[in-house]
Amino acid sequence: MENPAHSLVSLVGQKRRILVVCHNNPDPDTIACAAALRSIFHHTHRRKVTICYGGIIGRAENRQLTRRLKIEMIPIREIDFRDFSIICMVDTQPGTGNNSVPREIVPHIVIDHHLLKSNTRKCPFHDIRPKYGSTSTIMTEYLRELDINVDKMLATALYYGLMTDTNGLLRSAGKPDLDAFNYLFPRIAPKTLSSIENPRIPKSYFQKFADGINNSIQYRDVIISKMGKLNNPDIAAEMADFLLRMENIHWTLCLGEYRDELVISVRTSRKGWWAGKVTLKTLWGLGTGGGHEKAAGGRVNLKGLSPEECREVQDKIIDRFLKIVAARETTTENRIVSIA
Ligand SMILES: [Mn+2]
Repeated sequence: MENPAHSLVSLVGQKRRILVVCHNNPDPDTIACAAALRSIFHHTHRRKVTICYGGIIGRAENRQLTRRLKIEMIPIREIDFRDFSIICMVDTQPGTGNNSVPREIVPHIVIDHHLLKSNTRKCPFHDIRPKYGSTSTIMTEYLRELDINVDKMLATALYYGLMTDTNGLLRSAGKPDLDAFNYLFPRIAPKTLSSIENPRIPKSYFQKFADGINNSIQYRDVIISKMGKLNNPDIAAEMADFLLRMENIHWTLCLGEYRDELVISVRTSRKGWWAGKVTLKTLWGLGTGGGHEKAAGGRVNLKGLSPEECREVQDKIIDRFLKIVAARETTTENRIVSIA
């Protein structure tokens, strides 16, 4: 079989207008991959590539990433899909619920490292590698295969995408991820990377973090945090990562409301479990979700529900989750922070 990087390039052929769609509330992996595709099509076809995203760029780190590395991204609501002859999706797939591409549109190119979705098979080019720790790893292979010079900016973006998705190569990283690391690391701009990793963070973030901790309950090796209303949907994932660091904790589930949706984030360090499958099972019939071995997420549409009904949905999710991970019984004092 022809190398995927070469098939990708030949697929574009004479087509002129290229759109790359990132997943909603884009993370560094999807942003870096969009920048990599932009770079590939610029080198191979001299094409201008438009990058778009759904939701918001919530984390200060991610806003800093697009700003410092000059990755121009526009909100998907400003896109008219008829203006484009090639539509690409990176780090997400059609029908997964975490991107804003209309259902009737079949993307031409899908590159991802989540589990293969049946809709994706209809796409003329798809390269799905669930064993990879990041989609940035796949894009790094393409750039090397095509012998395209990876400049400091792009190397820094891909490196950051790889490191955040694999939690510093500790989560779901394999040989290809290590190879990408070895290739990218000597090429990054360390000061720029440091400014991306350590941006100033708004006060509201700390307040929400405090809320999240105060509203956390422990059940055996599980912590569940009901975070209430969020002004940034990414904070549920950050809280889930943070709480998983507690001694003797092997699962975290964080829930928060963002606009009309309940946002869910799941993390595990338990061996032999797949967080993505647990999340799918938890949200079965209620919403969409998915993810990886150790990290997963999902959402439930709350539009039109009363506050009471929203609470019921949340309780149902928590109940199912605890049953699945078998941590039903609780001790008498199970708040992680005692409130005097
Ligand atoms: Mn990813």
